[in-house]
Amino acid sequence: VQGTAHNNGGGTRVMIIGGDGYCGWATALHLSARGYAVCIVDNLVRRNYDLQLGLDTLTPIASAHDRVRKWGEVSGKHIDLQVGDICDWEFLSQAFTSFKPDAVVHFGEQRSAPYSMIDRQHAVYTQSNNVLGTINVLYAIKELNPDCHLVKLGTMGEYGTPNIDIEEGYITITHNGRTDTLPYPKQAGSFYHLSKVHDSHNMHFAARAWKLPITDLNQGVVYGVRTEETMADKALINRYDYDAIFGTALNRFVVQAAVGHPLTVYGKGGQTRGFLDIRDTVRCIQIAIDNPANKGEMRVFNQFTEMWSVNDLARIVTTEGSKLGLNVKTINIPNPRVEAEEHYYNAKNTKLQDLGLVPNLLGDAIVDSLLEFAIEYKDRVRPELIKPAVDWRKSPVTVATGTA
Ligand code: NAD
Ligand code: USQ
Repeated sequence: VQGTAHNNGGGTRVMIIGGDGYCGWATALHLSARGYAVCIVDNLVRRNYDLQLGLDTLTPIASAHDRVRKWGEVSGKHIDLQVGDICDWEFLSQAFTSFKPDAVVHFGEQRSAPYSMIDRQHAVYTQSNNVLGTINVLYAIKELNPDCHLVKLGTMGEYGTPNIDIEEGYITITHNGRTDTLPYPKQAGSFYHLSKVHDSHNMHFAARAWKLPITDLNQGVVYGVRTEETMADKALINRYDYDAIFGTALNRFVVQAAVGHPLTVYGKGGQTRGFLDIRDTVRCIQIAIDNPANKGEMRVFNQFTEMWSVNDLARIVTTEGSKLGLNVKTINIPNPRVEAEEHYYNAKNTKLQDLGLVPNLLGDAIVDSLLEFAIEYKDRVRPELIKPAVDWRKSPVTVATGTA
């Protein structure tokens, strides 16, 4: 099966922008273990957001330099670490020239919807960091390495929740007797999600104008924390966000259940999204690298394995929690976001599976092991970070940083 065998990377040179983050760290180790030559590029700003807002990961994570050093000891494999900002052209062009990547995986953006909705400044920061960083990456490929394949993380949230099926990137439309295949309409729900829409448009243009090979991965919400490599040593452990700004739905519910906090369903809870296990994130990235896009093509894959509503997730965590002796309650919190709470949702996700992805589905065993993991670290949980801190309708807002 593609994406699982060790040492099938054959020395392919992969630059991982955002490789110190949640998805990026797991991916860097997965690829390094499998014989790809890996270079992490990261400005470590994610660690800084935690310092600014008084947040912390559930798991104690080692510094970027220490975790890369430890990986060398544990695996005998070297990961190159270049600390810098991709919005800084001098830094990025130098990183490209020295590493000479065959593929760039671009995770390096501000990825929280609530963070982007804190106030004007955070909205502007999110869009400038994300959109301008990606334009720099496009120029780096064009100017320095035009055969390099860009694998860019987008989001399922680019599509919003239309009342028709969601296709993978493009839709064929017949209008007034003429037919064309066009980018699927986008209706994102935050300034963060909109930054990904703008990236997609810029990449679509660059692929056509400069004949670059690009894959846009519209990823769903990721859950889980354990991957084979990140569990190989305490110093390799991945970050696990459970706070109301960076924590995502299922990861939050699991921590809430572990500490006896009611599960925080926003509004009616009929919001449905695509989800995937972090062990599938890393395999999807490997599959995309191993099967590059053609030059001039911006290919889009919908990267999720299952669709769940927020109420479904709450039900699953409640049932599995009770098997572990936890008495899990749910509360419906007034929705801090502007989003449909009951809607049609049916998104396609066959392209990655056609290329060999065999999903890890959200069975009882997975929820149990996530709950056990959260219970192991529950003394580190700060309950005041759980309640929603950012309201889409009110601006500016006060961010709860430990005084809630
Ligand atoms: P993360 O915040 O944990 O990691 C992002 C990393 O990028 C951080 O280490 C950060 O320091 C770095 N970074 C940000 N701006 C940078 C810049 N200008 N220069 C260099 N480095 C920079 O996020 P994540 O959860 O790992 O998500 C990774 C990517 O996947 C993001 O693009 C996100 O939008 C996308 N995604 C994530 C999820 C999810 O559920 N976590 C779901 C869908 C898509
Ligand atoms: N939600 C709750 N309760 C919570 C947290 C979230 O009901 O405690 C709801 C939200 O209102 C929303 C849904 O769960 O309807 C998903 O929210 P989320 O915070 O898990 O995910 P989201 O804000 O969409 O963002 C996350 C990542 C982002 C990625 C996106 C994929 O932070 O980087 O792009 O998932 S997707 O949702 O497919 O767009």
